[in-house]
Amino acid sequence: MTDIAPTTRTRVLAALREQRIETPSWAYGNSGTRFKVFRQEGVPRDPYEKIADAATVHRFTGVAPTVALHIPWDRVDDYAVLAAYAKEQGVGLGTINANVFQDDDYRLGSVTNPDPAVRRKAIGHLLECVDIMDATGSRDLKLWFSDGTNYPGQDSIRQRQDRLTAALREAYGRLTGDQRLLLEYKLFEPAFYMTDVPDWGTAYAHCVELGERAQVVIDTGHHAPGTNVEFIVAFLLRAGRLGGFDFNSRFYADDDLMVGAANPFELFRVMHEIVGADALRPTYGIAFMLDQCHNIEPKVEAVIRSVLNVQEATAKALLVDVEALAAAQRSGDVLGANAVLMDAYNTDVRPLLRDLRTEMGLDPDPVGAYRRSGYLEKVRAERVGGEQAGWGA
Ligand code: LRH
Ligand code: MN
Ligand code: MN
Repeated sequence: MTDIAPTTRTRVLAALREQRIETPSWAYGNSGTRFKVFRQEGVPRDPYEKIADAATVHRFTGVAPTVALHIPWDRVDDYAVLAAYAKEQGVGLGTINANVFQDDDYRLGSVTNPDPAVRRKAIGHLLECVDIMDATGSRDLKLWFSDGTNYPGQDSIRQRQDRLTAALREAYGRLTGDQRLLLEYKLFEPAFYMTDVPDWGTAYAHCVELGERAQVVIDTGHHAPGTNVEFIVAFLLRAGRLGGFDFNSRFYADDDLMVGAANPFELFRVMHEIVGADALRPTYGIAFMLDQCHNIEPKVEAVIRSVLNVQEATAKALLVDVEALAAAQRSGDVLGANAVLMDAYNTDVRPLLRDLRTEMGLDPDPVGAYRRSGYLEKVRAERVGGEQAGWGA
């Protein structure tokens, strides 16, 4: 594909203008591995400053109008005040991420812990997160459980599933209105033998048991190497159970690198499934979130680049000639069908995206504009002693 037809161009630009990507508060704080956290100057010292950084990303990209919170990392006295501050900055508060993985009590698990008192504490936190959603006006409660075991025989796999079911039921029962429960799975880590929600099938089965407002979250870094992520996307879309994404990229395990950095072709294939199901538009309900940690690279700029990477993959997916693809598929033209997809993937969409930004009143080069803005220098001078995202010593 060389030239983009005018009607295609209009359609693609309209879809891109509507696109929404949520950035995570924890991407702006210091983070690291269990070996070392390399601290950076100018990182946020509190949730307010994280929101200011998220608003900066939105100012330069125009498509990142909400920020996800992680509790207790982003605990404040008054969430209505935090929401008002976000609004003032030009963004909204998005998904509330529960955190039942950082307390000493959770050594043997949180909601699946053999001790009922620990389970009660963990469920209490999930319910508190729904209270926070009520105060912030957030739609989604995102649950990821680090629960699992390290050794065969350590605990009963079946009983842990029963405990998980009971906890999820309680959290789900606390939701009101259009609030949703998003269940995230992960193959391993920190549990190394058995994880209680290890894969999309387990998450899906629990969601089906709970009800329609329970949906699966796909964190793109949470699979075994070689997993066909777009298959999972397609399956969950068909089942009406795809609640959202935690976008990031990985070379090895849960690397949390910038989305599109390791495997831009996979990101394109994922977005092709989304576009094919007409699930890109915000009214469809999928939460397109980032879940990344920028350990050595400058954080705000890395988040801007990640947003642009998602936008670029989306633009390419929107360029797929669906009629030519369907015709090739119908006629069994294996290579022809593949060529249609590759044509779209190999299109340089950067000029189109520059035009989009100009039309949206933005600088066509968000990274350059951010660098020239002096924002980093300003916060470096203002913020002394920034905090880490929450894990890593
Ligand atoms: C777990 C996870 C989950 C957490 C986040 C910090 O690996 O992906 O989404 O909330 O990391
Ligand atoms: Mn995640
Ligand atoms: Mn993860």
